[in-house]
Amino acid sequence: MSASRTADNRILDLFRQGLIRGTVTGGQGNEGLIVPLALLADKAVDVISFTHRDLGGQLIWSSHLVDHLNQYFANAASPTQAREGNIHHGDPRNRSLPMISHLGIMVSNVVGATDSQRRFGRPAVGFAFIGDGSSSTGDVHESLNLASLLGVPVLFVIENNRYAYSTPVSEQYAAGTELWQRAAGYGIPGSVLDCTADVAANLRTFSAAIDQVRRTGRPMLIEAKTLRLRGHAAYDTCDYLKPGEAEAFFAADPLPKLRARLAAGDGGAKLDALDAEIAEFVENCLKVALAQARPDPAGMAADLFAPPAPPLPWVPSLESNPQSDIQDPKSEVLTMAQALNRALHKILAERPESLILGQDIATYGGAFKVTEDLFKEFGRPRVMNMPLAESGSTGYAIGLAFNGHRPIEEFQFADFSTEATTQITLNAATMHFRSGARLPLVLRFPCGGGLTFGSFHSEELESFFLSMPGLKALYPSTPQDAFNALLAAFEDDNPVLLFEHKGLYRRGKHPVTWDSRYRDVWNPNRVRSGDYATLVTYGEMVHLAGEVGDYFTSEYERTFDLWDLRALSPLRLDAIKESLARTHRLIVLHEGRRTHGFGAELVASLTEELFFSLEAPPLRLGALDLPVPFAPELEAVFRPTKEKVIDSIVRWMG
Ligand SMILES: Cc1ncc(C[n+]2csc(CCOP(=O)(O)OP(=O)(O)O)c2C)c(N)n1
Ligand SMILES: [Mg+2]
Repeated sequence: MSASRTADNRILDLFRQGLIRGTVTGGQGNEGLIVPLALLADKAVDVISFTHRDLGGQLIWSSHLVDHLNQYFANAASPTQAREGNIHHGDPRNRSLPMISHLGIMVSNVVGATDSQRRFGRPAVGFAFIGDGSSSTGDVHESLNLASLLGVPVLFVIENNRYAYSTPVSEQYAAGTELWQRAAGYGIPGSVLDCTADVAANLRTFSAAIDQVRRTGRPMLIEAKTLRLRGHAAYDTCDYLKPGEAEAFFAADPLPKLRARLAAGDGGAKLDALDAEIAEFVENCLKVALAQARPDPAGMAADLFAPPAPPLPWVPSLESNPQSDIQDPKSEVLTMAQALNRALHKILAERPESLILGQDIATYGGAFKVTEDLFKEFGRPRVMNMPLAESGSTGYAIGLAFNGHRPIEEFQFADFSTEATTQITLNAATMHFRSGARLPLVLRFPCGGGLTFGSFHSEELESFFLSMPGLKALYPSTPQDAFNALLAAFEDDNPVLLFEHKGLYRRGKHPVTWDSRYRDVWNPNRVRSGDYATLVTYGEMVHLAGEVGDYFTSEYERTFDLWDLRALSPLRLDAIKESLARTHRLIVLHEGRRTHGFGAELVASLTEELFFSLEAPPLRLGALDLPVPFAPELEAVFRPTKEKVIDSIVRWMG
């Protein structure tokens, strides 16, 4: 506790001297909570995600003070390679999940990583910390519900220091401030503990709680009354405190109280010696950290994604068992939904680290029946129905992936992924860049319109998500590509969005075979060749573009070099650029909205080097810049149709 306090105070000085940038949110006053807990945790198996008040816990869990100082100085030796600041570093190798600023978000990650440990047969407990302020976030509610529902042994600890920045608890909740009572609503035990009082007694209480969680495999909620002695952050003026409040906080400080008790024995001289040792240690650490080089920008781009892993040793057959009673295991005629079902079956059968989760995917087989019968064969917990909690479920999947599982999450409709935007774009997508941790996670997005589903069941979200860095994305247009894409996405060590157009799920049956070159889906596919223009598209529009191509061949004797992009991220455009260098005309077609649409990126990337060789301005075709309208007559006007695309191209040719 003393080492943590001394280091926190020194970091505050350094901030005031201008040597540390960013935000310094000290843990002064919180040591009576975090230090006992971190001491009691089993650092060999347990899972944790520290908050911005938990330096003492980080020091005990796995890291050295020099790591933290390097992080604060944002130097070359920083645990995040200076790509993240403040105290936002974890320690992936030791199951410490690095926090992001968005409070509440990490809690479901702890639930997932702890469940992953348990699935691997390790008797882990998860430690999830929540401030009194963050306890109002939806993710905390979703995570408490999930942990209780799934029976995941997580100790949820509310660090109640009575303030969220400047806002007192009285302005945060109307229904009483005894936050521990919320536990009853989740069917889990809850209790309250004053962490400013008797640290030794609290050590025993925490120890009993951890034992119970470990033994029962059930979560528990503890509200810990704690302190925030230095206000919210180094820059906080604290003028919102009531008269006498700051003085009362200092009077309740657990550290001097503990010290006085220890000194009252015969420990006075010993404590003085220890304090001197700590002070010297902190100064020595500081010297080491200050001597580190400034960070090198060179590796940044290469670290956005985890490097490609070797292919998994798949059984070379559609089925996991080549001896199965299928007539011709080499080729079958399948819809896209069936092809995806086959790929999921293969993955579940061959890869024990796989699991699938989503709403109604178990007995019901999913809204589009893509997971049909998988539950019957693999059962829970490999095939998991989830509650309506997309952010918590995605956070749970992130935790599983962080700890070595390979989850595949089905969103009932791609539209509902917006509920999980922070988990996907800010947490999962940035994980490798900031922490070096691999995150093999597939998010299946049944997307697209044309089916009279209206604004909230028809979205094309590729430009929405892919404007954020760190996500891979595949968008297959055929059953074979869908099968291949699922295997390729599954074995990738990064979060991959798999866009599945709902209109393609049952658009006829097509041959699907085991294809040893399944990773080719990361490259665009030339669907037909031509010389008048290069037409780039993806998803359902590939089929529409084929019909448009037929029309121009027969009516105008003009042929298109038609490309199915297949992978939207990372973009591999070299082959299409070669095509454009030959045709000198570019048409980009997609179903999503035109303005801010994915086509804008394609046109820019494809033409910036070839601009002066073009014989026509690029033609960019997409939907109208409106919400997806409901009635078929309105949706037909909104979306690109064969007739409208033909008209646009004719006008453009003119
Ligand atoms: C979701 C979210 N909204 C806003 C913020 C900005 N913010 C940072 S800390 C903080 C107060 C947090 O209060 P609490 O959860 O009680 O933790 P404490 O700082 O008191 O330990 C706020 C509002 C944030 N980080 N995350
Ligand atoms: Mg607080």
